[in-house]
Amino acid sequence: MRTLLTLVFCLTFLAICARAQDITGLEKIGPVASFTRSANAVTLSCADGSQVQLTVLAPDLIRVRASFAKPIPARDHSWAIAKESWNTPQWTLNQSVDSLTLTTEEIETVIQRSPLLISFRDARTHELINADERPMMYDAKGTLTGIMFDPKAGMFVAAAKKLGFDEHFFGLGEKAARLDKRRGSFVNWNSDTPGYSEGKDPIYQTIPFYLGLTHGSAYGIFFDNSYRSYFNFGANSQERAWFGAEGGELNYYFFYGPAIKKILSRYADLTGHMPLPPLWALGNQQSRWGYYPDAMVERVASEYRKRDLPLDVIHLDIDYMNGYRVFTWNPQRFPKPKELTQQLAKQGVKVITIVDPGVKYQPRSSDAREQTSQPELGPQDKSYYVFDQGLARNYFQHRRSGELFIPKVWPGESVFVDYTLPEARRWWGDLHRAYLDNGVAGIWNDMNEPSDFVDQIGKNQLDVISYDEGEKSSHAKNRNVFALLMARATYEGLQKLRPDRRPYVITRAAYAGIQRYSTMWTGDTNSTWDSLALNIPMFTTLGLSGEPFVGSDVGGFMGRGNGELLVRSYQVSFLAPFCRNHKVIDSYDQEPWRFGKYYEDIIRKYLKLRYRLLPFLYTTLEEAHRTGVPLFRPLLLNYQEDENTYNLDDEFMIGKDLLVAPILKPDITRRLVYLPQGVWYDYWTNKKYQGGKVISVDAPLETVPMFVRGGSILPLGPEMNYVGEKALEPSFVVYPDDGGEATSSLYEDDGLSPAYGEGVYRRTSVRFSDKQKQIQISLNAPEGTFKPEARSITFLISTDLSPRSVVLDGHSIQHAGPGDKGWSKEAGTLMIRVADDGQAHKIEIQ
Ligand code: MIG
Repeated sequence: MRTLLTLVFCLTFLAICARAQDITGLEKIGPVASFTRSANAVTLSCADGSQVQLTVLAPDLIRVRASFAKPIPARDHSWAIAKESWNTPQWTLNQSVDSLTLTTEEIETVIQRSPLLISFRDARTHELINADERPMMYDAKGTLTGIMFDPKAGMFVAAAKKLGFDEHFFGLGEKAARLDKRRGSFVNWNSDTPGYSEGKDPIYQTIPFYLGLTHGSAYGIFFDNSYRSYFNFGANSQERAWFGAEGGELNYYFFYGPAIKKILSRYADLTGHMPLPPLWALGNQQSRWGYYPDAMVERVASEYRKRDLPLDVIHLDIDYMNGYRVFTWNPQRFPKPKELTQQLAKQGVKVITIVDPGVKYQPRSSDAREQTSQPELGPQDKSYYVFDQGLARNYFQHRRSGELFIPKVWPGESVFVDYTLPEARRWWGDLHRAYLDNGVAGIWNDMNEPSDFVDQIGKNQLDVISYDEGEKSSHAKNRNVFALLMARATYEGLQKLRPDRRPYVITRAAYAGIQRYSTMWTGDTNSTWDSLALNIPMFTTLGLSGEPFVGSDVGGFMGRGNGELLVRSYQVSFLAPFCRNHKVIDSYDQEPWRFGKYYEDIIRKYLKLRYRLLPFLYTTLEEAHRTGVPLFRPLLLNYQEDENTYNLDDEFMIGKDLLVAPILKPDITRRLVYLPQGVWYDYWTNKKYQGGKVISVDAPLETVPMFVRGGSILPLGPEMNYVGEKALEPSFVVYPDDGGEATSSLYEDDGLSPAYGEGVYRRTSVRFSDKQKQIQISLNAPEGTFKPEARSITFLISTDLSPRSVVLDGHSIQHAGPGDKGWSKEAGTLMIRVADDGQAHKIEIQ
C-alpha cells in the first residue's frame, strides 16, 4: 500500500513537473561583438548573429528587444501599446572592457558583454533591482516543439531572472490564484473555462505584466508578446524566475518604481489609460441568462423599484437575439426593443446587451428579400444581414487553405471577424447602431477568447490566419489579442455612433491594453465560498495589472447559492467597480430577494451604502483613469513597506481610505483583521484603533468589518436608487489622524459626456485640522470648469467639543436646524453646512 501511494505520488509529481517547461537546455544568445548607439537606443550585435536593442523611453522605463540569430526585424508593432513616441530623457552610455552601462536619472542598465547578461540597478544607490540569471534564450533546435501549437509560428524565446530570496510577485492580470504569485507558474492562452476554481490556468485573459517586490522596492516587467506565454516565479527553482513565449520576439519593458503606484502610472502611459465610463456604470447592475421575454425584464426592474432596491442597469444575455444572431432582436421575445428601453429609462434603468463574436453562418437563400433600414428587427430566416455584409466584404477569418473558418458557437455554425482588419473593425463598430437606435446603453462582449464549442483550447483554430497588417499571421500569434481588437471595434463604434456619450463596454477575454476600450468581469465563477474568496486576490491582482474596472458575478454564476453566501458576496462586491448579480440559465434564482426578507434587507443596506459612497468611489475611479492606480487595492499598494500586507488575500482597500475585511466562509461571525500602521476608525461604531497589528472584530451577517483611515475625509452623497435620481449635495465626514489632521478631495463631472477630458470637471479639496481644540476647515476654490446646481456642502465631525461659535471667513454663522445652513451639535457629531459657491472658504470653530 505504502509503495503504491509513493508511486502515485511520484507519478503525480512527475506529471506536474512535466507541465512546467524546462528552459535550461535552450540555446543562449551569443556575446556582444559590437554595438551602435542612436539618440534613444543601443543596439548590440552578437557573435551568433543575434541582435539586442535597449531603448530609453523614460528615466524609469527601458525597453529590451532581442532577435535571435538574425537582426531585429523592421516591423515593430503591438496592439497593446498606446504611446509609441517618448521624449527621450537624459542618458549616458559608458563602456568598459567587460560591459556597457546605460544610465538614466533612475536606472543603471549594465550589459555584461560575455556572456551577455543584463542587470538593472538603482541609479542613485547602485543597488541591484533585477538581473539576468543566464543569457536570453531561444529554442534553436526545436526541443520544445512538443508544446507548440503551430511550428510555423516561430520558436520558443525566454528570459531568466535571478529569483530574490525575499522577492514577491504580483500581477499577470486575471489569474485564479492568490495575490502573491511567488512559487507559482502560469500560462497565458485565452480560454473559456466555465466553473473554474483556484489553480485553474490559463483562464480568459492575457496580461503579461508583473511586479517584483523586495523589501518595499518594486520593478515591473511587461513582456509584450501575444503568443502563448509562460511565467514562472520560482515554481521549480530556488534561483530562477523566467518568462517565455512560443514564438515572436523577446520583447519586454522594464519599469522601475521603487513605488508600485509609479510603475502603474508608467504602465498606463505605455498601454493606455482607462477612459472614464459613465457614472451609472458604478450603479448596481442585474443580469440573468434567461431574462426573456421583455415582460420578464420589466418585471425584474419593477420588482427592484417595488422593493426599494437600487438598480441602474439590466443586462440582456443571448436570449434577446433572433436565433443567437448578433445585431438582431428576437421578434417574439423582444418585438419592440425601443419601447422596452424607454419604459425602463423612465425608472432610471439602462439596458446592456451581450454581443458574441460568433456570426451565424447563413448563406443567403435565393428568395431572400431586400433589407429594410432596420434589418435588426426584420426576419432573418432567409438572409442575415450581418453574415451577408461580412461575407461580401471578406471580413471573416479564413484557414490557411483559404476556406472560411467555421467554428460552432451559440448560433451553431458561425464565422468570426478578422478584427486585425481596420475596415472590419469599423464595420463591426457601425453595426452597433442596431442596439443604440433601440436605446441600448452599453455592450457586453462574451465568448471572445474566442471560444469554440468544437474545443475550448483553440485546437480547431490553429490554422486560422489573421490579416495582421499584411503579415497574414497565425492563430498562435493572434488568439490572445482577438478580444482586445473586438473590444476596440466595439468601443470605437460606440464612440463614433454617439460621440457625446462615453462608451461602456464589458469584456470577458483580453490582452494588455484592454483598459483603453473595456471594463471586465471574471467570467463563469461558482456559487461557492471558495469562488467568493477568490474575488479579492483576483480583483486586487487585476488592479495591479492595469485593469481598474473589475467585478465578478455577485453570488457566483454556476450552481445553487443561498442567502448567506449572497449577502457575503454583496459585502465584497458592493465596493467593486462592477457590481452585477448574474446567474446561469435554469439554475436557482439569485436576485437580492430570492432567499427571503432577512437577507434582502441586509443586501439593501449595502446597495444603499454603495450609492452613498458613490462620490468617494467616483473620485477614486477618476484617480485610476488619470494615474493608473486602481480603486480596488491590495493593502500593499498603500503600504508597500509593510511586509505584513504582501500575502493578505482576505482584505482590500478602496482608494487609500477604506479598508474592508469581508467574511469568506459560512457560519463565521467574527474574524481577525490586520490594520496597517496609523489610526483607524470602525466605520460602523466609530471606535478608534491603533494599527500595526491584528485585531479581532465581530462580523455578524449584517456587518462587514470596515475601517476608515485616520487622516481621511469621506465624501458622501445622498441615498438613492439610481444615478441621477438626486443631485449630489456632498457631505464630508472627517476622520482625523493622530495629529488631528485630515484631507480629502471630491471629483465630479457630468457623468456622461467626454467633456471631462477638456477640463469640464470639478475637484474640491478639503483640509481639516484640530490642534489644541482649535478646529479649522479649509475648502479650496474648486478646480475645473464643471458647475453643479446651487447647493450646500456639509461637514460632519465627531468631537466631544461643544463649540461656542463657528466662524466662516471671519463671520460667525448661525446655529442651524436640520437641513438648514449653519451649524449644530448632536449626539457627538458637529455638523456644519455652508453654501458651495465655487469660492475658497475657511471655517474656524471656537
Ligand atoms: O457559453 O451567454 O460567461 O456570463 O451568461 C456560455 C451565456 C456563454 C458565458 C458567460 C455568461 C453568460 C453565458 N455565456
